Amino acid sequence: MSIDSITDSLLELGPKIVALVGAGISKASGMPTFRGEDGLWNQYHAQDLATPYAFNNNPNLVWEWYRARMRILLEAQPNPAHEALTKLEEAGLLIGVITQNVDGLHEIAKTKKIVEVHGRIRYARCQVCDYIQRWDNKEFAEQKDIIPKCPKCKNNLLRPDVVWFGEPLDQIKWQEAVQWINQANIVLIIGTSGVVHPVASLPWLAKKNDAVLLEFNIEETPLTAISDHSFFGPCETILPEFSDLLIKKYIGGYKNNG
Ligand code: BJW
Repeated sequence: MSIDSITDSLLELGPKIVALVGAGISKASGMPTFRGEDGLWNQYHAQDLATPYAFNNNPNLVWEWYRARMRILLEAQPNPAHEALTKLEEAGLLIGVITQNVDGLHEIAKTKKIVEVHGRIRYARCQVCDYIQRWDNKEFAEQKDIIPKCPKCKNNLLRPDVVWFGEPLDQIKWQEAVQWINQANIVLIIGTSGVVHPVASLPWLAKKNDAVLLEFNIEETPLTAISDHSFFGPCETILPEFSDLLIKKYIGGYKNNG
């Protein structure tokens, strides 16, 4: 099926779109993905870096890894795929973006309705009290062998404000994500391997609701089988092409209808 015929059939639905996003969308911005040949989990063990156990066991190592990622992030900018989602939102076609990414690039791309279900790497929070601070600056990112401590309750450690394996997602964010999926008649599944739960269950919920699932990925994933169509290729080129056409037809249709 061509983008042309797919966008025609979507417009007949009266699009209410949710984007479910993973690390692949930020690849063209210079951010590494987790899985795959050059993914982070090919170089490091997730259990040594992205679990509460790892942090309790070796907070310095974990902070070192987050600082290294922050140094890359400080140079990163949103790419045309992030911008395509902002354009869909501005056209009134997007309910929101549910992102597993912690990089904050959707916000920089000026998308407004975002749920960051795996947290935000740009913030550090106290393990014990409610203290939270931004740390996305060069000075912090270039420190060595310093484990930041909470200035409010003194001796307790600050940790990245992200969700590690074995930790529950923030329930308010999760409920919002589920609510958006329940309102959607089209879900764009963009640059995610679809293996991390509970997020990986959202496309199944959308499917149960008879939403149209469109996948944007460079390769097959476990979600390909339940998707109505998969656009295989870099999302930074295919997603803008798709969204520009959808918006153009939507605005054209509006004008023609009155
Ligand atoms: C492109 C592209 C281009 C590349 N264009 N595409 C056994 C069975 C089921 C579940 C479990 C289980 N054992 C444990 C669990 C639970 C666990 C889990 O799901 N594990 C599975 C891996 C097996 N989940 C959890 O632990 C979650 N919590 C939980 O379940 O809590 C329950 C609980 C309840 C009550 C009390 C206590 C607990 C938490 C999961 C947290 C995930 N955290 C991370 C790290 C975040 C912080 C950080 O960044 O530092 O989140 S792991 C990592 O994976 C990160 C991502 O958000 C997440 C998803 O990855 P994503 O985004 O899909 O990236 P990749 O790399 O996997 O895929 C990239 C894709 O892009 C690929 O498909 C490429 O092809 C594609 N691509 N370039 C388009 N240009």
